[in-house]
Amino acid sequence: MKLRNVAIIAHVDHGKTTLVDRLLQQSGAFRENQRVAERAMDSNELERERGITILAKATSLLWQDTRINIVDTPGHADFGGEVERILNMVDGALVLVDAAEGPMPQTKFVVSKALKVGLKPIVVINKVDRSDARPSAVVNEVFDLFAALDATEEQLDFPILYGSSKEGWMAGKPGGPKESMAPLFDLVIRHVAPPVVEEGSFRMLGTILEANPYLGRIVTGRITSGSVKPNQSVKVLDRKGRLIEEGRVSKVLAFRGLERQAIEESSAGDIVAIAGLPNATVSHTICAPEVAMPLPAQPMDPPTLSMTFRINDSPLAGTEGEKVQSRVIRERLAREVEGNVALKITESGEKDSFEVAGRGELQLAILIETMRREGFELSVSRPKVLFERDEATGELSEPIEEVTIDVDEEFSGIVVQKLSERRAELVEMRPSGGHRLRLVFHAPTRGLIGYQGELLSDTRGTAVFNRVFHAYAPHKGEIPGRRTGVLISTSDGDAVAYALWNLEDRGPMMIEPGTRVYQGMIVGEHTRGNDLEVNVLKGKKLTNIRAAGKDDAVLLTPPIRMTLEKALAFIDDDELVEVTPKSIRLRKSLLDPHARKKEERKREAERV
Ligand SMILES: Nc1nc2c(ncn2[C@@H]2O[C@H](COP(=O)(O)OP(=O)(O)OP(=O)(O)O)[C@@H](O)[C@H]2O)c(=O)[nH]1
Ligand SMILES: [Mg+2]
Repeated sequence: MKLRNVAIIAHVDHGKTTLVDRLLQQSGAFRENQRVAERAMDSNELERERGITILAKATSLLWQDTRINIVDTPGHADFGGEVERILNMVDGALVLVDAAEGPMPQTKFVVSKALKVGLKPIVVINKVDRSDARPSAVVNEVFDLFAALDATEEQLDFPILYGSSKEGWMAGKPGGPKESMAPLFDLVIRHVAPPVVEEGSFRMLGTILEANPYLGRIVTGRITSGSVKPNQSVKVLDRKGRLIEEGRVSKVLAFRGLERQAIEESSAGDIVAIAGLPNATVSHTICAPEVAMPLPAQPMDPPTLSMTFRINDSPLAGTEGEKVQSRVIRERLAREVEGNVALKITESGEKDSFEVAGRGELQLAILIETMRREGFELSVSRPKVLFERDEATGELSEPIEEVTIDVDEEFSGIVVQKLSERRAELVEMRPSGGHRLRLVFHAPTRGLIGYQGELLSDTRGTAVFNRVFHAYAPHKGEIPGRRTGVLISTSDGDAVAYALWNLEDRGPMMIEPGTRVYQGMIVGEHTRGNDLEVNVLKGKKLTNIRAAGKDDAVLLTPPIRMTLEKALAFIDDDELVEVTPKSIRLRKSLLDPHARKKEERKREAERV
């Protein structure tokens, strides 16, 4: 059978997963009466809720007499490391570009990877149905992008399709015909080369990892040579050729639409998933016992950010979740590493705490959110950026990101000011249409923690923020942290409306009347720079009965809602986020005010 392997790559939200929906539908991969959700490939709960793809996934469909394996990739920069590996597994790439937004930072990142591995991409200008679509200008921008990335003549000569994944059509011109996806299928079959297969025994490079509750570890990859059957003996080699394990394949799974089918045999060129090897992972070669050399594999990107996960030891610990002991947390984290190659977990020096390192704030927040839904309680520290130290010179360097911000002209001043305070350099500023400016910065990752929320409030929610890893550069020096202090509860109990009302001029509150609080818990933001201990339990002295009744009538400003991501961005080094299935609370690491004083004095003494 004829075969094609393609990946779909793009900036976040440019429509990759929606495109896969239409391809599956129009190729007849769904049964007549099958009910299929939108963005069907985004199958896990958090993907559905957030409307983004988190994990790359493969599928396959039949178009006439050709089987097309398609890999949908995540567009968010935190998951970008995976895209490069996936491009090594396919022979073609569909580069999707939003017809209104044009090429964005992650477009640049994924295109540069595709060009580097030698693919000849097909460019798909998607969302031409948008009222603000400007397809011809966007094609020019894509061309400039390819040229700037040193594309070869052949790569620059990319074929272009225009269309709307949402409406289900692709065509050679922006105006249509608006009929079907057939032009895209035909172009893939014409333009993408059939897979190159090599001589020799069975070899496959692990490319996507997942943990399956029934089958255990499943590794997906493209078979480079030979063939594989269930029960076959194989071994696993790492990148350097060291033997990881010897074992048997328990199942060979082929992708069929949204489902997977156990098959009897698969051979070179095809993309399949293999179960039965408990230690095999991404960048390992799974091969026949006689194979001596591993397939070339790209090293894993190192993590850039880490957080400390601790047991929850607040006075409210264990009241809202049942998974609280460090043993269950350790087991859960170990299981996570099974299916998530971008995470690294180490037991930290402190008792009952773990260092969890990953590729970005979103990735770590998603892990915490998942655990909280499973019934875990945790306390989590502020994210720390991981530095690199040059072994020869001892010089410290830190990750720098390219940040692109589209903003209304009137807000550009505040954006530039805030980012320069965070040690970012403005590298480009140009009009992007409709009284908006596109600002491009090189900013240390360190300075970007928590910035996105601030940006949205500075620009009344109108700015569009994008970031992508740029390079490691010498440490930029100290970056001032949060400028406000916090309001800290002096005692345990339930907050009272009257007390909250009395504290309103101190700063915005994070709790509402009736919220259970404890000593050392953060209940609000203090507009001054210092922390302030406050009593939120104090009701009004009851001088007469009429006044007592008035408490209900106190008109409170609604509190700031702290989501997990907001809370992680907000806290300082001496604070923690307490996460339970029901609540997100902020607290001082040291709950006792005397202990905090002592610690502060100690730190001051060290500074002198
Ligand atoms: N107007 C319009 N909207 C579209 C089109 N294609 C996708 N969208 C919308 O764009 C949003 C993002 O679509 P997705 O398919 O999830 O985008 P994605 O590229 O897979 O996003 P990530 O996986 O998170 O990178 C959704 O709200 C879609 O409905 C299109 O052709 N026209
Ligand atoms: Mg997607």
